[in-house]
Amino acid sequence: MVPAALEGSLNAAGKRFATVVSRFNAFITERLLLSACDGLLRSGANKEDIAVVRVPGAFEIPSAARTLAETKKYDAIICLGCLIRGDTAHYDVIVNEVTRGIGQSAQETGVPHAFGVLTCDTLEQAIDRAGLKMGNKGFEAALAAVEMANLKTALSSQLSALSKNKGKSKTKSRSKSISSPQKRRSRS
Ligand code: INI
Repeated sequence: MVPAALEGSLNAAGKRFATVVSRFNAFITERLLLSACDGLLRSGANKEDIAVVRVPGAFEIPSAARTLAETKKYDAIICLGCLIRGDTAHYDVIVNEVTRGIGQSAQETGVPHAFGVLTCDTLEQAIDRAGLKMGNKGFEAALAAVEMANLKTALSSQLSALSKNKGKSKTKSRSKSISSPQKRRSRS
């Protein structure tokens, strides 16, 4: 039997999102953006609660994502880009930095970041992942952002309930240890 799990719902109502999208390979990234917005709106987000920020290329995504996350205005950040391997080592250098930078921003700010950056060998692979044969990574990233934003809320309220309970049991045991000697004195 699998024990009950704590999960984030796919309800985006009342949540605020920032989408960082790169202009490089815009033919692909604009499709990722459209689908990400579709995913958020269909999950119940308000149009006014979705910010769109454009950056030149995938390399610039992490720093913009971090700046947005640090404002603490958003429940999740959605990172969208498209890296296509060329003949040089440029791709490999950028791909590692983008992945590391987005992960680091998520961990250090505590704000969920969804990774909707395509890393493909060919343009055909990118097209397949931007609405053709393999679905749309932008949509997937948007749903991941909604789920993680809700999971964060659920985890935070569970943790604060736990620490409240801890506080109560501490006060109880402290009041016991204080009252005992007093009681003993008043009895003598
Ligand atoms: N940026 C991308 O988003 N995708 C790519 O495939 C890409 N390639 O292959 O070069 C790319 N390069 C630009 C890079 O992200 C920066 O914008 C640029 O180096 C300026 O800092």
